[in-house]
Amino acid sequence: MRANTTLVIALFSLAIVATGCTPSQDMPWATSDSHYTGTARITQGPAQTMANTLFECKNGRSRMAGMGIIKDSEGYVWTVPATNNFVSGPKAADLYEGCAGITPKNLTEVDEASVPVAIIDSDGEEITGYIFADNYFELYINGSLVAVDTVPFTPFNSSLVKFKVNTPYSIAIKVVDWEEHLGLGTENNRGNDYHPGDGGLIASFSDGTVTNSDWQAQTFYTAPIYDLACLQENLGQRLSESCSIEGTDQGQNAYAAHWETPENWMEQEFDSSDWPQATRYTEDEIGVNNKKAYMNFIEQFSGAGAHFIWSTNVVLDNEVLLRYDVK
Ligand SMILES: [Ca+2]
Ligand SMILES: [Ca+2]
Ligand SMILES: [Ca+2]
Repeated sequence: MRANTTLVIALFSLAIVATGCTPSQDMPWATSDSHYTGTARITQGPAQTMANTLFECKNGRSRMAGMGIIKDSEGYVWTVPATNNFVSGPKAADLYEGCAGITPKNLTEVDEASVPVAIIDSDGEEITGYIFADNYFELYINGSLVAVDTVPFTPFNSSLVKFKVNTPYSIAIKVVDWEEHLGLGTENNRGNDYHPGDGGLIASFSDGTVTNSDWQAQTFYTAPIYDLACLQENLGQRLSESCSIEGTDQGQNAYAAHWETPENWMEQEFDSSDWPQATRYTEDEIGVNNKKAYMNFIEQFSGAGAHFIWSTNVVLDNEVLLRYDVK
């Protein structure tokens, strides 16, 4: 596993060095997005695959959770679906993870006492969190990476985290709606080769904190886009509500919009005052009633007063950063 990890990192570094940051002369799409005037960087077509999958399912089936890189028309290199710490980050404890054979029927079958506690403040309150993400999350408390999701794409799983912290504290979560067609924001689904898929995250914490529209959500990767004119921006919002969310069998030339992630976005002192409020989604919109990783613990999710949240477009926005300050 360690050798693979090193290899993946080496491949990424090599590719970034090799492609550099200078615009290339031979990109056929270099002029096709010239009418786009927003703040995003635009790519078109599939990314170069750098890892076929980050995850192998021991029991059952999973989609390939690959990673790739793609250059925009100005030569900047983007990692898709998102840079992440899956390989090296601290893994969350599993509430439900079918690939590992962890399939409790409810919380009473979960050994909560054995979950390791991340220490942010040694004299802080011990807090337990329950998280379900479509598809992948990374949780930061006061800027420290406390846990990463154990399954990047599918099958759907759910997680349990514990940390010790003093109030006030900040929660920052990176969420990724993973993709099969790297750089295109699509997966084979519902009868289409290129279906846009959707995201969604819900969480509750034992101190009463729950996901809702008081959280902030900013998008950093939107795809697929078939007509760049559908992208709009307003007061910090990166909007795609007039973009098509239909599946297609011809999605190879789709555009994608990328925004650079601020290096310190997860820090407690990060100024997110221009980030939009999160958008709430219902359980039906996310489609969870056939997912045991969610339904077996529904009392820890909607039953605890939490709501599914994402940016304004749960279908096309594939990398979203969430923030919330606990007072
Ligand atoms: Ca997951
Ligand atoms: Ca999507
Ligand atoms: Ca998804």
